Amino acid sequence: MKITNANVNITSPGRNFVTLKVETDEGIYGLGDGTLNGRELAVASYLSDHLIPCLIGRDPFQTEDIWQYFYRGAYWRRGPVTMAAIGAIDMALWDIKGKAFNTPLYNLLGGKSREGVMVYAHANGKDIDHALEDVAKHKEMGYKAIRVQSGVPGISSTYGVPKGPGRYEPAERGLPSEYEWATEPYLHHVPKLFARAREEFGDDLHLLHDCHHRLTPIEAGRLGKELEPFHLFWIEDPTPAELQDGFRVIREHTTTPIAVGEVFNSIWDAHDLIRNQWIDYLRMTITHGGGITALKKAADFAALYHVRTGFHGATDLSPVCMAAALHVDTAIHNFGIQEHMPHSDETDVVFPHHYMFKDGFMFPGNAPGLGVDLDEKLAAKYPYQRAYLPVNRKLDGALTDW
Ligand code: KDG
Ligand code: MG
Repeated sequence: MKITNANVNITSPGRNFVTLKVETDEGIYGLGDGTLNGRELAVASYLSDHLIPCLIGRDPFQTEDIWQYFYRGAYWRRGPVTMAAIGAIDMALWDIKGKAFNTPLYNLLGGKSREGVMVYAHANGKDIDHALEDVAKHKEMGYKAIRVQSGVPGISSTYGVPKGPGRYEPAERGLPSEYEWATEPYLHHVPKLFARAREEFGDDLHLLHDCHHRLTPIEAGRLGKELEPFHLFWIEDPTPAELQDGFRVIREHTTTPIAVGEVFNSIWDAHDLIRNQWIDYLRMTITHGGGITALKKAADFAALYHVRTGFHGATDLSPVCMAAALHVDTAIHNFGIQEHMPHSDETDVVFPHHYMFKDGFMFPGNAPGLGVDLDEKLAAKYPYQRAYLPVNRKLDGALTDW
């Protein structure tokens, strides 16, 4: 089999997505997600201008060699744009392989290690009462694990909480908006949120929280320690992770489990975190981590150190990435949990898919390959719209991590 053509589709059914379609001389095609929130056009150009010309004519079954060709062969390694582009190609090639063998992707990755993939939902609210109402709603929908974020008194905007009515979506159309941040009120508030959550929902529900890179290691240690009585499933991204050594400090102060990695694009971003057992869950995902080939190896490496997976699954990863994540989750032994932030109805019809949610679990379905398609005609009705993630400032105006 030979790759005869590949093209990049950019569509915005509610939010922007970059999808790679790779075609072969046997009429089989594969899809890959290359969406990088707020930087979509850079990945599209990297694919169209630099990678696709080198892809034509290759054997799509050679996933390992093609991955190495684009990773090592570029000389300029890593980085989110490069790795999202490699991730899109790799995903599309595995989709082709599954279709060619007429089997769902998980069968090519070791087969089913579990029947269903436990997912966690997002609950949020402008204050504790509203956040807990949203938890109750998601519990009613069947979720066994729920991430809880709430507005913080004294701060006008908080990560994970919509500013007005409607769903929470990280990127906003137009130029970046500015959010406000203050650590002390946040640190006072979060233990109160989870004390109430445990009081109202008991011990059985898994509760999670995303600090979204805003604390120093010692602040994160304090938060983790104060949350211990409420036994969270994890706190996520407690501190920016460029300094992997920072997680040693957190670990020395708390037994609350730590999840990190949604901004990682290579196993080298997590190497020290894993081999020192400073984290419990690896949050990388298929698109930004360089594809199925790379994530399968990262998961296997993590397994040696008792680290489980908790792949990123925000709405900025397209249904193509969601499907890929669910196949990997189904196959690997050290799966932990999968994030599930449902896409809008508009997005779901542009990307018809076989995966489904039932009673707190998701299932990749049994269609060959990834089991996702792209309705190109419908996609064309939603042209790209400029959108950015917000930036964040402390109350004195200094720029800080969002
Ligand atoms: O594009 C940024 C989002 O993916 C991120 O803010 C979502 O933190 C996130 C999460 O845990 O889903
Ligand atoms: Mg996060």
